[in-house]
Amino acid sequence: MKLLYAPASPYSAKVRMAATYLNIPFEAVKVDTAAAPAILVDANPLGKIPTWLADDGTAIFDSRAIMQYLHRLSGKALYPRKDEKRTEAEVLEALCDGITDCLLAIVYEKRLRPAEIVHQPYIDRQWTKVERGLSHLEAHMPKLGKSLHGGHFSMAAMLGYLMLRFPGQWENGHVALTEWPEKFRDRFPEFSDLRPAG
Ligand SMILES: N[C@@H](CCC(=O)N[C@@H](CS)C(=O)NCC(=O)O)C(=O)O
Repeated sequence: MKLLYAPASPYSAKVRMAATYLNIPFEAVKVDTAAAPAILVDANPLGKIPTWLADDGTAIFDSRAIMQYLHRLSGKALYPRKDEKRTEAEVLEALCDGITDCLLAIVYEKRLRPAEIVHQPYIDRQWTKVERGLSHLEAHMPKLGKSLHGGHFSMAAMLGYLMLRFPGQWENGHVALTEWPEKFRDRFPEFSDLRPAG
């Protein structure tokens, strides 16, 4: 099985960490989405990563569909069995992915638009959502229980992306969140190698 990914991609990091945690073997294949290589766009018309290629050629995307696929592949080891806990994990994943969506929107706005038409109110609107999301997490810190779940990997990927692309801009007032990656690393040392990296 192959995972099409890029080192800086937070959603790819989420999936790589989860598959590694579950001991699911896969080959990580680095792709440049800007170049729209055939291996990517033939599998995923959206040209986005992560895209997972199963042994029978099935392409699976996006990251949440891949996470659910990994859950089934691992004998249901990625999300809690009890309904209430499972919903909690899925909502945590939705929140952290949603914050990541806002962060990526900001990065793309600055990277892809000519400087003179970068729309600062749009960036501010995205950042407000990031701030609200981080404050919510700070006030409701998810526990690292006996097993890690999809929500934890999404949160690790989102915080890793903040550390990579927004250093010095998010930490204020979020002490528990700044301490969380270290606690997560204690439980999952591979975070050091698999977190989003430039
Ligand atoms: N909702 C998707 C988002 C995937 C996504 O936006 N990936 C980015 C990289 S982190 C990407 O492929 N960007 C290139 C593009 O949008 O063309 C997921 O969870 O997989």
